[in-house]
This record gives sequence, structure tokens and C-alpha cells, in this order.
Amino acid sequence: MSASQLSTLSSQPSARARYIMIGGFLGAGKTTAVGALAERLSGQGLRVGLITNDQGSELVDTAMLRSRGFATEEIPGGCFCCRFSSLVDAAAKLTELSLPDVFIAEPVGSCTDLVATVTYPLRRMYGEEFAIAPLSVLIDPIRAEGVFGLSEGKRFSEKVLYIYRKQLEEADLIVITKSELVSADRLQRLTARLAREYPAARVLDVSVREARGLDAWFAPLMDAEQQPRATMAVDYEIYAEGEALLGWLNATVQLDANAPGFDSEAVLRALAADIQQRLAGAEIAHLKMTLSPSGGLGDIAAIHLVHSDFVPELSLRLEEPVTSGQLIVNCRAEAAPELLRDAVRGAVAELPASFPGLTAALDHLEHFRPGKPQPTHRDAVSA
Ligand SMILES: Nc1nc2c(ncn2[C@@H]2O[C@H](COP(=O)(O)OP(=O)(O)OP(=O)(O)O)[C@@H](O)[C@H]2O)c(=O)[nH]1
Ligand SMILES: [Mg+2]
Repeated sequence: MSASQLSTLSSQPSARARYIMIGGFLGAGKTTAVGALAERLSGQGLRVGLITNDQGSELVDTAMLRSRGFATEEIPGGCFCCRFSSLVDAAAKLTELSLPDVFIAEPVGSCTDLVATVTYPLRRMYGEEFAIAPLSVLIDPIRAEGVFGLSEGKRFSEKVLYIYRKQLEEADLIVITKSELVSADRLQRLTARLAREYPAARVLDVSVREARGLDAWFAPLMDAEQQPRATMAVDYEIYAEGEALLGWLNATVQLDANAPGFDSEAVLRALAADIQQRLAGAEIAHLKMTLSPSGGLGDIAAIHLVHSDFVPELSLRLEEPVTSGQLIVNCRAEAAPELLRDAVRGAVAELPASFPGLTAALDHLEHFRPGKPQPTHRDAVSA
């Protein structure tokens, strides 16, 4: 951060800006929660600045948060821990633009060791500028039941689950999301298991969709500061191998049709279902897509799939037909990146056959396995 940017930050009337990080595995509900917290804080008259992050570029999450009008900076091309200076630069840029009282950052869902590599270095270097909130790690209850053997079903490989468990180990707050999807008994059983396995964390459950449990979660994010604990041990070889088991794909597609246009919901549903079918056998962590109409006022449609055997779900809808728009496709699954590429290419090519008059042109496509994490800083704190 430059000296002038630093002085802008420290000249804020409310002293330090708050830095809140909301982590958790792919598809856990982070972006949805970031949006809900940002909306709540904006409603209280606070200025918020959001930071999204990904291994690639062209991010669904950024499109979703910007469509809601929030100042959002993205850090593409690597996780926060490996792009620490980009994280500080993003905060500085947001500061110049809107002087946020609160920054909310969403790390990549396959990332762990965030305390040692992000929050401790932030406090050490910028503790005068930022008050660091406790780290939240979100988990989808249905995914978690599978991981902890509380239900049958497909699971990721052990090395991917190593990352999942390490995320929970460093959490200050473990937040079970989507609580309305499971019964009170199941929620209680999962909570008890998490509390036993991760005694240093407080376990909460929330449903952002039904606005349940949010006060109890958001209060410590705004009032408390992260308390240092001994740095967690992480085997970076297993971590790297776990991340490398995941295939990553980000793509953009230009969609055009003659008047009166196409039904965005039908197109998104057909595309998601086709990709899902083409990926049968691979465990999908998150397939997400947004459609932004050209020349629109910012409204977008969005669809998600967070389990291979679920039905893709719309989270944002467009009422009017669309004649032209940009589709962003982000897919993360335990599968070869080439399989993701072929599935997305094949499904996009198939669209005009199902929707006569529609043309779909793939503009950009990147597919890869995340590289070995190499944090810029790693602060060792002893007990
Ligand atoms: N039923 C239900 N679904 C939810 C809730 N919160 C989020 N979701 C859904 O969960 C899916 C994933 O949500 P996101 O917020 O995109 O998840 P994420 O953790 O940001 O995903 P990545 O950034 O890909 O790791 C979407 O379909 C959301 O609509 C909730 O409270 N209830
Ligand atoms: Mg997200």
C-alpha cells in the first residue's frame, strides 16, 4: 500500500477499518453470506468494500456482488495467501473509491492456512489500519455430513478432505449454512460432532435464505477481534496435492438471439443440466453461472450446482427475455480440467439445437489444476 493510500486509510474518522474474512469450502455459501452481511451493514449506514478471489479470471462471484451494487474488487490468478500484496492493494483501491468502514473478503474455497498467511501478517503489518475480525469458516451441512461419515454418499478424495478439515481447524467461528435444508436433529448431531472435533471454535448455524441465526453470527464479526492462537501445522505437500486433484474452469460465452429474445432461466437450466450430465462420475464442488444482459441495468440471472446429484438451482432471475448477454461459467470439480473443458464446450455447442435462433460463442476459456500454494508470508505464532 502506498504512503498516500495508507494515510487515507488511517485518516478515517472511525479509526481502523474492520477486515472480515469469510472462508469455507467450495459452494458452502460464502458469496451469499458476504452479500447478506454487506446489505445489513449498508443498511446501518456503514460503507462496505468487498474483495473476491480466484485462481483464474472472470468470476461469477464478482458479477453477483457487483450486480447488487456493492463496491467489489477481485483478485484473480491466485489465492490471497499467495497474492498478499494484491489483497492489500485491493483494500487500498477500495479505500480510494469509497473509504469503506468494513472490508469483507472471500478467499478461494480450496484454500486453507489463512490465519498464518493472511490475518496474522495483516495484523503484524497493518494492525494500525485494520481491526481483524474472527475468521468464519462456512460449511454446507449436507456436504459436511458426508465428510464426517454421518451420511452415505460420494465424497472427495482424502487429500481434498485434508484441506476441508484444515479449514475447520483454523476457524474461530464454524458456521453451518443452509440450515433450513436439514432437520433440527441432523443439525444438532452435526453441531455436536464439530464442537467435539474443533473445540477451539464456536459452532453456529444459519440460513441466509431464511435470515435465520444471522444476528448471533454477525455480532462477533463487528464487535470482536481475532485472538491469536498457535499457528496450525499444515503439510503443504498434501495441501498442494489435494488442490491439484481439483479441476478448475472459468469461461465466458456471448449469447445472442433475435427478438423477442430467449428465456434466460430455461437456457441456464438446460446448460447446467447438460454440463452436469457430461460430468457424471466426477464430484462437482461448484458449478456456477451468471448471465448479464447487454446494456442492462445491472440485474443478472445466476444458477448453481453444489453436489453432483442435486438439481441446479437459480439464485437470481431475470423477468424479461434477453436478446444479448454475457454468460460467465465457473466450474470446480474433482476431475481432470480437460473433462470440464469438454463438458462446457459440448454443452455450449449444443445450445442452439435446443433453442433455435440462439447463437452461443465461447469467448474465453481457461481450465487448469491449481498450482502449489506458495504463501507470500507465513507467520508462526507459538502457543
Ligand atoms: N438452501 C439454501 N441455499 C443457500 C443458502 N445460502 C447459500 N445457498 C446456496 O448455495 C449455493 C452456493 O452459494 P455461494 O454463496 O455461491 O457459495 P460459495 O461458498 O461462495 O461458493 P464458491 O465461491 O464457489 O466456493 C447457491 O446455490 C446459493 O444460493 C441458504 O441459506 N439456504
Ligand atoms: Mg463464492
